[in-house]
Amino acid sequence: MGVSHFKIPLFLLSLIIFCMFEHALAGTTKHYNFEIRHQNVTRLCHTKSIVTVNGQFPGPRIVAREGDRLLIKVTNHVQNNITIHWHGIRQLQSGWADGPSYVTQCPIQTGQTFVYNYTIVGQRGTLWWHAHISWLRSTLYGPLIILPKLNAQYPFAKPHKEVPIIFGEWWNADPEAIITQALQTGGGPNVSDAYTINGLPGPLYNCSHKDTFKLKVKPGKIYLLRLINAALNDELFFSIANHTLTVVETDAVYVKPFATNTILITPGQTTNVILKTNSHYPNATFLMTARPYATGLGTFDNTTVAAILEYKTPSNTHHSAASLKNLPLLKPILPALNDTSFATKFTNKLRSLASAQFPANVPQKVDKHFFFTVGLGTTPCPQNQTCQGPTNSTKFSASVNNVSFIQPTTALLQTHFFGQSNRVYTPDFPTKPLVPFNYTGTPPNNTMVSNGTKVVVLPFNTSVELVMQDTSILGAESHPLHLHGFNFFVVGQGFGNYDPNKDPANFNLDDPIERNTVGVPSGGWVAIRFLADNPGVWFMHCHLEVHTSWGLKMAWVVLDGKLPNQKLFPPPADLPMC
Ligand SMILES: *[C@@H]1O[C@H](CO)[C@@H](O)[C@H](O)[C@H]1NC(C)=O
Ligand SMILES: *[C@@H]1O[C@H](CO)[C@@H](O)[C@H](O)[C@H]1NC(C)=O
Ligand SMILES: *[C@@H]1O[C@H](CO)[C@@H](O)[C@H](O)[C@H]1NC(C)=O
Ligand SMILES: *[C@@H]1O[C@H](CO)[C@@H](O)[C@H](O)[C@H]1NC(C)=O
Ligand SMILES: *[C@@H]1O[C@H](CO)[C@@H](O)[C@H](O)[C@H]1NC(C)=O
Ligand SMILES: *[C@@H]1O[C@H](CO)[C@@H](O)[C@H](O)[C@H]1NC(C)=O
Ligand SMILES: *[C@@H]1O[C@H](CO)[C@@H](O)[C@H](O)[C@H]1NC(C)=O
Ligand SMILES: *[C@@H]1O[C@H](CO)[C@@H](O)[C@H](O)[C@H]1NC(C)=O
Ligand SMILES: *[C@@H]1O[C@H](CO)[C@@H](O)[C@H](O)[C@H]1NC(C)=O
Ligand SMILES: *[C@@H]1O[C@H](CO)[C@@H](O)[C@H](O)[C@H]1NC(C)=O
Ligand SMILES: *[C@@H]1O[C@H](CO)[C@@H](O)[C@H](O)[C@H]1NC(C)=O
Ligand SMILES: *[C@@H]1O[C@H](CO)[C@@H](O)[C@H](O)[C@H]1NC(C)=O
Ligand SMILES: [Cu+2]
Repeated sequence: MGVSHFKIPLFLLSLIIFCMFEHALAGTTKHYNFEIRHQNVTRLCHTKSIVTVNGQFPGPRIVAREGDRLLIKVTNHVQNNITIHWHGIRQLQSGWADGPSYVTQCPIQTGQTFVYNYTIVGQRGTLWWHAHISWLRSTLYGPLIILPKLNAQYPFAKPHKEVPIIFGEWWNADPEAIITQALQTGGGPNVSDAYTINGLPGPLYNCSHKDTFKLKVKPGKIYLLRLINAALNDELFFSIANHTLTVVETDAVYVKPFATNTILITPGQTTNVILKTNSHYPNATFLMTARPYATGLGTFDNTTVAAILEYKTPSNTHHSAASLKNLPLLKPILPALNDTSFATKFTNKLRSLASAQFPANVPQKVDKHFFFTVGLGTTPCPQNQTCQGPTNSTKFSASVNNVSFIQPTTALLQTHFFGQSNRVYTPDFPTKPLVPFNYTGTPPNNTMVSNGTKVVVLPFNTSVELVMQDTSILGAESHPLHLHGFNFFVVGQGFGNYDPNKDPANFNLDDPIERNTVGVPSGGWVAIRFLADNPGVWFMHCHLEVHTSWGLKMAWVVLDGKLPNQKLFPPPADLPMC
């Protein structure tokens, strides 16, 4: 009798404790509403009606903690088809919520609603969200900030303030019209008219002085700048006059801190830096500027975006608002637009933190090796047309292993899940170039690419090593490759042709940088490793949007594992249909 009386409360108590623990572990659910609407926005004296989330440009900030579930209800009120991608989120078992159009989902059409539903597992730091259809991400983008779990600390000094700095690209014309026209003529799309920082081009452009982002700081404080490159087609250098930046995290993974005056960030990448302000009020204000690192032969937007770093002064000091205006405005010196030497030195400094708490789980053994060429090529101009590709009888194209990806008219993931992939894709993506050549030497005479909707199929938990080799077919060029569904480790990089006999000996398998987007060096190669522990269909593409439009993309299909937690969830009921 007495024993059973005692047992019940104890059982209940442990249940309550378990539930509390589970709650802390599982995090909370956060709801967001994304209403896709037009909004009139003026930049550089041009007023445009742009597609926005909730009328905001850049779009709203999502802030969650590691372990939280996000439910983001997207309602499409515009004529364009829409999908949203949560760039860098692992989407463990929840691939339906990843977002690339015709890869994981059909578009959300006018008047439709779709709830993106996913949990943030084992990630903390700065990521971002953006539209993943055509060039709509030029105005549909915003920060996705993952704070550490409650009571968890940063592995660096606690910041006084945290500030997202999101780089974008602005066209006075409609970017959708620009890419449609470029694909028709086969030429390079018109370059942008300005870069932006938090949506603002800043004082170095005509008719833009009032559209300047100002960061007001106090002396002697630590600021965490969450840098995001949301530009469409340009890698960027960024620097703040007279201030040193300490890099502490990239792509939501902590790194070994290092100090630098300038950072390099490719489209798709994020970088957290610590800015320690001067201990005393400086007698100056400071520009922070960004401009491209460009390696290709094509034209590009070579302008400079600027924002202002201003020391907030108490009104009773000699630094009154009026005298602030008279302070000298100091400008940082950025590397030359083609400074590959700086780019190489910078990327070589990046190392995973690789601590006991945040280990670098680099795959030490490899099950499958892949060698992919990435670069530009051509397709024939239709017979009755004059084209604007490299010649008037060719169009620009781009490929991986000479396959230019043809976008299907239905979603790959859906056809995979329901076993209906037969006429939609083929599982024969080449594991290496069919015709080897000197990838970084004299280009071959025939620059024509082949095409197809081809994928690589991987059994669950395959350990993959992938070497991506730039080609010089239409000029060597750095390509920021982005993999969905995984972080990967950048175990090696170099110039010229990858040598499978010599280069692996120099791989870093201890503390390589872990990220979701990596720049394949111009005229060089990069080696990455990842464990295919996430079932689904995962897009991989150049994050220069023009190259994606030209076909520099492919997909990995990762099969379910045996255990329940190794299987893709069933599709949500509101998944859009094609
Ligand atoms: C944008 O401006 C145009 C022309 O002035 C106007 O007709 C339209 O209603 C405006 N759209 C919005 C969403 O405010
Ligand atoms: C979100 O996904 C989880 C896992 O599939 C599911 O249990 C839950 O019901 C979903 N929530 C909503 C609101 O759809
Ligand atoms: C800014 O840096 C320049 C060049 O190093 C230096 O000459 C100048 O004194 C610095 N000014 C301030 C206010 O820090
Ligand atoms: C700040 O600079 C202005 C002009 O640049 C100068 O007149 C003033 O004396 C300086 N003040 C201090 C405290 O250095
Ligand atoms: C930028 O490009 C334009 C047009 O190609 C060229 O005239 C100009 O000299 C370039 N400016 C810089 C700073 O490279
Ligand atoms: C970089 O550009 C400068 C100026 O346009 C040029 O003189 C130089 O040769 C270029 N360097 C490389 C490595 O292309
Ligand atoms: C070019 O040819 C295609 C098919 O042969 C035809 O549909 C199209 O109208 C032609 N265009 C022009 C401008 O003649
Ligand atoms: C295309 O280029 C060739 C060779 O440069 C030239 O002879 C021809 O006239 C061009 N055709 C057109 C339609 O411009
Ligand atoms: C490839 O071409 C480059 C540049 O012409 C040359 O230096 C290199 O030796 C060639 N490599 C091979 C393997 O032929
Ligand atoms: C490429 O074309 C040139 C000139 O037409 C010719 O001399 C050369 O042999 C060709 N190269 C190959 C590999 O076909
Ligand atoms: C794909 O390649 C085939 C064969 O070369 C060609 O006929 C077709 O037009 C190409 N399709 C596209 C969309 O480029
Ligand atoms: C929107 O997507 C649907 C489904 O793929 C397609 O049939 C339709 O043509 C698309 N509409 C536009 C305006 O692109
Ligand atoms: Cu590219």
